[in-house]
Amino acid sequence: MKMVIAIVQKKDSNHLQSALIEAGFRSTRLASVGGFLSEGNVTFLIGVVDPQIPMVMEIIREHAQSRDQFVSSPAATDLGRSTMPVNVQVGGATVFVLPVEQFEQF
Ligand code: 2BA
Repeated sequence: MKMVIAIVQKKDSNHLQSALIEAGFRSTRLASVGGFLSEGNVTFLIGVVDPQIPMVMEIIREHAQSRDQFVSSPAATDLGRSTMPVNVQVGGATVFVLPVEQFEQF
């Protein structure tokens, strides 16, 4: 079994959530904030058995869109650097796949 941790943009999160439910995957949705942009994003925790990994990856890939954003980086501001807007490409999705040692539901 694996835990898939997928960080996606808020704009994509409802469609991804619906697609996961439709495909029969269970997930937990957490409101999160990116460390660089300090913007809200959504982190999904998806517990799956190993053979389901390709399918869940495909669903995430299909529903997470990459977007260009012009931002004044808060990190740059904190460091006293120029706050001239910079172009960053955010997403589609940042995905981690972790082994699950044990899974119980009581
Ligand atoms: P943020 O940390 O807010 O980053 C948003 C976007 O800003 C990133 O998009 C990337 O294009 C850019 N960026 C991030 N750190 C940067 C830096 N030090 N210098 C220049 N540009 C930087 P993504 O890479 O698609 O990441 C989207 C979100 O996924 C991130 O939001 C963060 O919440 C999460 N994430 C990405 N990599 C991660 C990692 N290694 N560990 C944990 N979370 C991660």
